[in-house]
Amino acid sequence: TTLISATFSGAALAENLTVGFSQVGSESGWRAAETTVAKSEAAKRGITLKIADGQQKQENQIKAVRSFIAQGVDAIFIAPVVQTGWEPVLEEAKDAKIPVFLLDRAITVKDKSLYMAVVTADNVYEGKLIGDWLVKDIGNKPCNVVELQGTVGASVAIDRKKGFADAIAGHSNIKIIRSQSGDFTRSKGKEVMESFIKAENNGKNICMVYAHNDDMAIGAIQAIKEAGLKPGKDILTGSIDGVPDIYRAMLAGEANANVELTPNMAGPAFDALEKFRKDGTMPPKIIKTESRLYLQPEAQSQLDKKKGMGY
Ligand code: GYE
Repeated sequence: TTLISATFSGAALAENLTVGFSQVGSESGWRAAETTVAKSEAAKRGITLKIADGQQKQENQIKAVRSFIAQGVDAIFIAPVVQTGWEPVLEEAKDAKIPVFLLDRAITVKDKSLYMAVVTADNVYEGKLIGDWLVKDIGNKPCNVVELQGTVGASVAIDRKKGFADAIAGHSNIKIIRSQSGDFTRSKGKEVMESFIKAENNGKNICMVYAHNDDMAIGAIQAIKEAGLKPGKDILTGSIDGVPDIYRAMLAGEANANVELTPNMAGPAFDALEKFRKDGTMPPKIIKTESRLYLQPEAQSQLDKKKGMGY
């Protein structure tokens, strides 16, 4: 009887699922953590996870999805680099009856049945949290903002831009004087910030840098220092993700406001997939993760919290 009960225990009955994950690339610390967490969440559930690195190119991602379809995987996860152009390949997945989950970024398609669910934060809200913080922090003083946008065409870049703009609208003392993409990377963030500083009286016209992710903010902090200014004081910073290095910068007084985003996007998608396989339960179209603003006094506890979270 021991043998029988062991055989019929949940673990023994669980299916051996294989999931293909088309990842954007490795542009940021958050992205690397998301990949790490996806692997551990798969291992925890006994799911075989195949990861394809898209190196920031949609065409690579489309190829990867086609290859997953050909391999007959049980589900496909996509972190879509840009929000348009997905219909044809998603039609192919649908014809093959392979459910698709979107991780961390959204897409624009007319036919919503082309994917099962998207696991994402409210990215407009994230941008708004930074904008609201600035409005409060700056009061009536004039403040010229430079913006480092994420990857052009990425849903998160579009949404984070909008949220911040909405928050400062109606506060005429706050102005976005320059806005350009830094592609979510440290090196581009630094490069673009250098050009902003040069164009704006060696940075003296700039009051705040709003970066759509931490890696670009960290690059910007470097550029500010190299220009002989104090990041966090002469030029305030606000960014999104919550990578360990941004908390370190906050502890050093070199970064100000940060919105934390969980790197665990795969976990909720695996949960939804398993439920669906079990009894056909359709997940909600949007599975929302939490976003919260943290300031310097909480930087140490945030940094401590990050250990073992994929970082
Ligand atoms: O904030 C950024 C990354 O899509 C939510 O992409 C993700 C963003 C994240 O490269 O660091």
